[in-house]
Amino acid sequence: MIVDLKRRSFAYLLAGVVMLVAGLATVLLVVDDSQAATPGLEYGQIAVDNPDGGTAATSSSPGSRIVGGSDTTFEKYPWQVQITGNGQPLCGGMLIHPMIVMTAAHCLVDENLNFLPVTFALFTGRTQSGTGGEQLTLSGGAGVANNYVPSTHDNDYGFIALSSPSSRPRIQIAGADERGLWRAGRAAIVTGYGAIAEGGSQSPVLKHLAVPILDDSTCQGAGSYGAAFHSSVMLCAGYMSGGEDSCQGDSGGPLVAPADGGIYRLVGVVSWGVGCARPNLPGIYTRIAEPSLTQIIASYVQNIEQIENFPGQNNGISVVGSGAKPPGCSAANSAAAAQQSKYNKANKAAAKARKALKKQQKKLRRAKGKARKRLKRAVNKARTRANKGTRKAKSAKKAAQKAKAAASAACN
Ligand code: 4AZ
Repeated sequence: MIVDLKRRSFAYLLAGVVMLVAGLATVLLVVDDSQAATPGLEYGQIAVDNPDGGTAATSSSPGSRIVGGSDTTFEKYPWQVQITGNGQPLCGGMLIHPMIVMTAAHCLVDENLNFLPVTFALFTGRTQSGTGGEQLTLSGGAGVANNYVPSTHDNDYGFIALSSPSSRPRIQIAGADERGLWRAGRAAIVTGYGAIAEGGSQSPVLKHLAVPILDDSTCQGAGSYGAAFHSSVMLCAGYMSGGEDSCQGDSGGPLVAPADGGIYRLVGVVSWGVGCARPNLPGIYTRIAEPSLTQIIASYVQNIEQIENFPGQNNGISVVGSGAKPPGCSAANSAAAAQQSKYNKANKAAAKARKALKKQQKKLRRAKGKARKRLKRAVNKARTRANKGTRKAKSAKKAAQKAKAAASAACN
């Protein structure tokens, strides 16, 4: 059924008051005013196509897909959402909450911050673009950060509310104690049904691509995006050599960082770029995992929970993760512990050998005559053993220190 709600634009202001203009009625709604520094969520109604009777048309419209990378399945990235507009693939998105899908702001609003004049439909469980999986039931509520700037792509993220929870696993945003997951040089993964080449055709299947997180300075460089790259709200990832990248149609989809134990955290939203896979112009993602930003996002989510009056346990959901460590951290910690225990043992053995040597030396000092010859041999033997033990302990100490440093690098 097409629920074509007249678009109403109203702002939920931090001050805690909302002016709802619908016809002649002005309704005041009190929202959480505990976050005075939080920019307001621009919230309103989008036109939606819901599952009951809604048909999901397959499409071959000009769209996009990841350039390079390889085919994957939704089971590996079960939070992945396909967003269609008027039945055509429009954008990616991800479940960050049982009843909230996060996407790019530019997938929801135009350059004047008006909701796109299309009917939205959302799907999970899709390995194939445009078919299969399950359609999410939307409330019609959607919002973008009110500091989203279409011309610069600053704060390019938004939310779509569901009216019944999805059973698909959601993805949590990397938390303040998980900064190590997305340091420059770490490999993140972008997924989507977008273009397989700049200006190219849609991917018929979900694709994934590993992209290294790049230093802000790299993308700020004169040969790259220069001043257009705003490091406080953007994150860049990909290859300066070009060749592989996210592309049109992947927008709004997730950039995730793998963590130890086979889990993932959300670190970016596919946002923009100059072309796709061009040298020196890697993909730009909305920065969302910075603690100052996750705080704002968490407060938006709280606002949405209140505005939408979600049923039951679908409230107070923490959309920010904690405690996840980079891949290989736990193995590196185990290796470091093993080296430390090796060193402890070697150290003990060396101390014992040195003690034995002292004992023999004492005996030798007190010995007279014939016994000295035998004791001298014993002292020499004990010295060799003590020296060998000390050397072994020394090298074990070095190895333990090295393993400890490696674990520290792997875990932070
Ligand atoms: C887009 O227009 C788009 N190369 C998405 C990602 C990138 C460029 C453009 C990154 O949706």
